[in-house]
Amino acid sequence: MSGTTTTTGAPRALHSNDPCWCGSGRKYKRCHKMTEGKVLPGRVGPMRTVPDHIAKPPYADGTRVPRQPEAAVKSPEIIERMRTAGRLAGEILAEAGAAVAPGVTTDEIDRVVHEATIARGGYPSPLNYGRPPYPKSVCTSVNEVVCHGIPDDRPLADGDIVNVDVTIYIGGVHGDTNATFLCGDVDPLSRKLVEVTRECLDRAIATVRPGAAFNLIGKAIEDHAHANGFGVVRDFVGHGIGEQFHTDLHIPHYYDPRYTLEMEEGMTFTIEPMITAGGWHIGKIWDDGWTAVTADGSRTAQFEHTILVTASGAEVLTALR
Ligand code: HM4
Ligand code: CO
Ligand code: CO
Repeated sequence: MSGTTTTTGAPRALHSNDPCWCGSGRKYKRCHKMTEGKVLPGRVGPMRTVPDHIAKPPYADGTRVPRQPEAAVKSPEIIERMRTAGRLAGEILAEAGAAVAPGVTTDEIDRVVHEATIARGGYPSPLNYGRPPYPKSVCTSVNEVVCHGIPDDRPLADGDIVNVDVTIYIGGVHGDTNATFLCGDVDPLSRKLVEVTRECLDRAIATVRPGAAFNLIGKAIEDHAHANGFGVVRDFVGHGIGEQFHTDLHIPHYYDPRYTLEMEEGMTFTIEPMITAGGWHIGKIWDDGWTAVTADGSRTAQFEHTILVTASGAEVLTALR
């Protein structure tokens, strides 16, 4: 994924209901407008290697690991290790964001993240995770790609919005954070989408405290997204995190009144709203088994932090400190 379209554009500006320029006889909006300017799969390079001295999660060597039971409330000793992992993830994300520019391939972003992770003594958690095994060290999701975009050889284009989702495994725990970066000169609606998505994450974090229902998170996100005319993705949710990348704790970003489970001091989880400029539905996952795009081709943005519930509220473990 990533980069620009390779499809041929209309020879002149067409309106949605005009007949398509290609001569199909269909309306433009039902024909080539669907694919013009859209992200297409590119070439994915070989998996990068991680030096022997780096401690690896169990799935790194291809061992199939079923999800283990993991306490939602972490011990003080695990929390301290998660503070370290979170801070390092934040640093790596900032390095990756600084590399985003027109002409840079998403595989180059992957190289930056891979090397920055190893330089800190960590393992890039996405590498070889899940089924099919994720083939790269970071997710790079451009424009209408909602999440789990695989870095490839497509150069980023001026005007793209690029989510970079970094997770590091270090000290036996994971730290997970992402942000959407502007590539060159981005149109006003896309800039608004990115800004509102960041605000959605901030408002969600502000609901976190012991005794608060988990559905307050989705309420805060959905209210702010809808007030701005945007959609909230339902097919991907935040998750518990700790010694495993994803635990069975689910954090929906939409309002579910039935989700009255209460937050407890010592819980760690991600909040990672995906907000769409158009409809919130996901289309078909690409043949790579990972890349999720919006059904209507509308752009989407995402921000993520790993959060610890403290006595007084939330500690943002992946914040830059
Ligand atoms: S895999 N990012 N994310 N994301 N997975 C490589 C990079 C990845 C995910 C993911 C959000 C929510 C849940 C998950 C998940 C299993 C079912 C294997 C535990 O994979 O829950 O994976
Ligand atoms: Co994910
Ligand atoms: Co993430």
